[in-house]
Amino acid sequence: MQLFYFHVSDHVPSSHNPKASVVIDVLRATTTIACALNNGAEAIETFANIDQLKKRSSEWPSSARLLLGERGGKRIEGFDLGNSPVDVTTDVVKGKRLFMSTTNGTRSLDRLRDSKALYAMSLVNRSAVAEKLLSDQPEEVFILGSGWEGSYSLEDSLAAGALASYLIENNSINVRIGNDELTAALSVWDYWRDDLVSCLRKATHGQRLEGLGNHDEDFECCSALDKIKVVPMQKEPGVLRSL
Ligand code: 3SL
Repeated sequence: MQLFYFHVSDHVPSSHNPKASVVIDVLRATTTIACALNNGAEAIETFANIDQLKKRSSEWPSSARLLLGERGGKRIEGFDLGNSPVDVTTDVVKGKRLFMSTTNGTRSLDRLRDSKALYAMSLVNRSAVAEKLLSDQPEEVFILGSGWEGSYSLEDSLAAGALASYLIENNSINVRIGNDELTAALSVWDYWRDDLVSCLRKATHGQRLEGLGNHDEDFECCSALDKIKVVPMQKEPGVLRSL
């Protein structure tokens, strides 16, 4: 299994659909996706574009849907929820389809929607996604961060390194590092692995969130390594369900 890490979607080679892809947005989209599915959401349909989300969600019964998302870290006007993983509790999401659009994370998912297998991962479900890859043994895995509007993000590299580290520790013979971005991500992981929450707070997007108000619960939730076992997998284009 050869692993490649790309910081943002523009870096993904255009002519190539990998056997498996893992999209990461630790703060906060893929953490929210993992928590919502873990808490019983029926599925999460993701959109890069808000107008497309509104059109598609209007075809769904209002009692069975929730609109969720942010721009610039703030809830989109008229939506039921923002993008906090602590808000997608069982009471709120159980049995519901979530229609979701975020500044960066849902764009990364959109970029890799043609992959043969597409997973959403964060620190909270790192080992669950890693175990799925170890069991399937895809030849090649693209790991894609979300960054912020086209620029690098520390916390997504941290999670990419966490995933690679788990795979190497559990199957070192078959796992190969495919690019320098992933080697660097492994170094980020080695540096911060004992203090994940500090890494998230240090990251520029962590600071952006702190500038918007108290996000202590989000930091705590997003840094809870391997806490949940859910594997969010794309089952039809744009639709993620729990395996
Ligand atoms: O950019 C994104 O996709 C979001 O996860 C950003 S935020 O943490 O919700 O502000």
